[in-house]
Amino acid sequence: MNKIVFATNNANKLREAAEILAPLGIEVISQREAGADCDPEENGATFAENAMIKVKAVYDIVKIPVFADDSGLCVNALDGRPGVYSARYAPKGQECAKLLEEMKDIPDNNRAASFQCVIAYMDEKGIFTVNGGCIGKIGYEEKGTNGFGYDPVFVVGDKTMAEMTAEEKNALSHRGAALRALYEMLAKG
Ligand code: ITT
Repeated sequence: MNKIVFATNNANKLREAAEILAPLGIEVISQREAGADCDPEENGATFAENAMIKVKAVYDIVKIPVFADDSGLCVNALDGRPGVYSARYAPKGQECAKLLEEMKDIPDNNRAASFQCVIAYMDEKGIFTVNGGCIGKIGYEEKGTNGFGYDPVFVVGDKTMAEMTAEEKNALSHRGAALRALYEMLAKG
């Protein structure tokens, strides 16, 4: 099984990536396990820039294959916010409540949103990025206890992502799509 270091300090992202990549024969190791205890400043203007900042910082330390994930929620009615600022939009655990408050007067036909994920991968040959997206809408209340972040208010079909099993979320999520694209790139050699 190939081993790749995941440049993240987010335990939920780490769990999801391990679930998605293990069946494809890739073992995911956390940056901490690999000896890279860093948290670089994410001062890029785009998901891709931030993903590259994170992957380079960890690759410089571990010098074995690394990927990083920069992701977030883009809400149409908010001109794409919180976007790259999704992790900083509200204190952890309060992001859904803040978003619901901001969306309280937005009608049903204008509640579309997407989760976006850019994965940057780096090894001795160089660096590349792949993307994944997932279209849904913002609900009216928090529902479900699985997942993390904005999952309780992000509705796809008739469920929020927090009401889905891990398998259901991974099959349609932005992170699942981006990680499968990463796998396809690596499989090509
Ligand atoms: P690392 O930078 O250490 O990977 P982070 O949580 O700071 O961890 P980001 O800067 O990429 O990661 O911010 C992503 C934020 O977007 C995350 O904290 C959530 O609030 C939100 N987010 C991303 N993917 C999500 C998902 O699958 N479900 C719910 N919220 C998600």
